[in-house]
Amino acid sequence: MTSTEKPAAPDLTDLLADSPTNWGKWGPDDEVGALNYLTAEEVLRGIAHVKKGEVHTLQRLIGDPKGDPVWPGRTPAERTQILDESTWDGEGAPAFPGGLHYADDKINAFLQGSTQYDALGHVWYGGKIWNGYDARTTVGGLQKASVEPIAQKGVVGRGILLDMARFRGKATLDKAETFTHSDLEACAAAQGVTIEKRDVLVIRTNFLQLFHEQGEAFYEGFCEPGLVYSPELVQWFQDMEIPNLVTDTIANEVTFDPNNGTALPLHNALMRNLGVTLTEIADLETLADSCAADGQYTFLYAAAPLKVHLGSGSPVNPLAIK
Ligand code: UVW
Repeated sequence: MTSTEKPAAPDLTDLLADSPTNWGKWGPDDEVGALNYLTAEEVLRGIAHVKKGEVHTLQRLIGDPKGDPVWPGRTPAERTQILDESTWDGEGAPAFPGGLHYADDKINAFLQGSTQYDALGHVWYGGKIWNGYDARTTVGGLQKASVEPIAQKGVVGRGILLDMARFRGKATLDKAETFTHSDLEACAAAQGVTIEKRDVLVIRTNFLQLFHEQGEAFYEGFCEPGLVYSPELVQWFQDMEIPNLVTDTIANEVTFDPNNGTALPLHNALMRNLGVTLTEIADLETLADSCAADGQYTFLYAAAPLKVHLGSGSPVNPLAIK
């Protein structure tokens, strides 16, 4: 190896050999993992933070005229108009009693190509997915830990916005910029709030603004900013019983770990091993402006992805209600 070559990234099986897991904690058939922490009590704890009746929708527009940011290799959703007024211009148009006309359209989309929930079976290593299910159960569609059980349950609890971009005094975090759980706690303290057990963590970087500013150049040397793996961070998520991590980036964590070179190790340490659900590509801008204006960074968080049989993810339009 020359001095300019990087050492090979470790296998996740080795990197995470001593990382905690919640496999079996909610039974051998569990498919929603840490969402089990979101009991009725947690719903009521979230409701207690509704003070003004102010509603923020957290989904990015699908089919944004300025473009839709997606993970490299995925393509943005394509919406096709099937029926519209022109359908009735020519011969052979459908005829309904009374003269009914209508518009229809369809969408061809990656289920992870917009604001979305990842199913717990979406990522894995070592031949096992969440709860120890065999990774072969993903072949042809997720027979286990698909997005369907998450969609059936729904996700409701106390949300807390951690505005890392404002905390660091930046319009957006930089490519490959990292932060830790200690940074999240410091950000919360600066906002005058404390992260509590079982909070839904909603983290703003505003990184995807650069997608609109830079166009295709955005993908050169692609490495998003985000949380960076450490055993202490994983233990913190475990001790805090975090059910759901929501961010405004495409993949929720720094894309390539600067310390060990692996891709998306937290997807595995948090999702595969602890059962923490991940929500990506959220639009946190109006919520963040509101929180900065009134100083209230906690809210009722409510989301339900679409019930897609065998799906490894699903679009969602989460709500933050203050
Ligand atoms: C991958 O898992 C590759 O991406 P995401 O979590 O963004 O869907």
